[in-house]
Amino acid sequence: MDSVPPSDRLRDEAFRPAPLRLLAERVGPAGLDLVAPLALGSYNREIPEEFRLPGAPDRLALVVGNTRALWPLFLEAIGRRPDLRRASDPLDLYVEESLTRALEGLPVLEARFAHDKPPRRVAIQRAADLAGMASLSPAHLSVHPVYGPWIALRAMVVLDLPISGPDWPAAPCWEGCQRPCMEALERALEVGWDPERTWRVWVGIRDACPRGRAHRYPEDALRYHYAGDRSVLAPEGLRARGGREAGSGPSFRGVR
Ligand code: B12
Repeated sequence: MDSVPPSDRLRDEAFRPAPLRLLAERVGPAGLDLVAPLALGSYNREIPEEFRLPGAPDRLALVVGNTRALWPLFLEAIGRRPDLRRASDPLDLYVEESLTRALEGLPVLEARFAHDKPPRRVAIQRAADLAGMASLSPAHLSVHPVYGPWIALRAMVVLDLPISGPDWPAAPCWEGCQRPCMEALERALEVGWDPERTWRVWVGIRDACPRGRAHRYPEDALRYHYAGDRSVLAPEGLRARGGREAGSGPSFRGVR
């Protein structure tokens, strides 16, 4: 079982409003296992105008993300659904479908995906920081207290409901840290971005973070995310890795 810091547990028990719990219960089975609340006003105050979302400042906004728990569930869906495998971006579509289903019946004012392009882009790393989900690191990665940088941020939802409880922003991940991510970022900037040749150097920025190492993405997930290698979704590949990747071993359990 992964340990959840006591402060997180207290915060959850005291302030998690019912709609947050409901959404977390609905998206969790799809692998979207991180959900955190913030006041819409806190977000809108902190970000440049083009990223602001409509709604009163006291409305409940929710940031939705995932750990590596998503990957085997996504592969399972790919195995079942050839249409998903053929989509222009299978993972983005999987996330869109899962969240849209989960939002049914909720009073949604706005829902934006992290992959939405301007003018619908949302500054989701800032939102995750303000919501206390993950600290925005000096290397531009969002670092969760337990999962470290091995998370993705997927969507921000605003509900027409008041938020209860105060904002609880993330503790800065760099405090008391030697910041090895900075050297790794410099190395990556030196070699530049090339999805065929240099992507592993970019993974090095995540690997440099001392937090969440036990929650590193599996190799095929890294190839998919960084190198854009869609062969990891091919039926032969899925079958070959079957039991191991698509299973739900203890390391994928117990995540929030
Ligand atoms: C555009 C974008 C990029 C651009 C950034 C350059 C730019 N400014 O245009 C490029 C293409 C370079 C990029 C690269 C990567 N990205 Co990117 N990206 C985004 C995206 C879609 C929007 C960022 C944005 O405009 N934010 C709004 C402004 C207001 O925020 P900001 O705080 O001012 O700016 C942030 C970014 O622009 C970025 N940034 C700005 N300048 C630079 C310069 C460099 C060198 C780097 C590395 C980053 C960077 O960091 C800032 C602080 O976080 C977000 C998703 C989202 N909706 O936020 C994902 C996102 C930030 N990216 C992400 C990832 C994983 C990556 C990559 C690792 C690539 C990949 N294939 O997975 C790389 C490498 C990043 C790294 N540090 O290692 C994840 C981060 C997850 C995490 N745990 O932190 C996000 C959240 C997407 C997701 N689904 O989770 N990305």
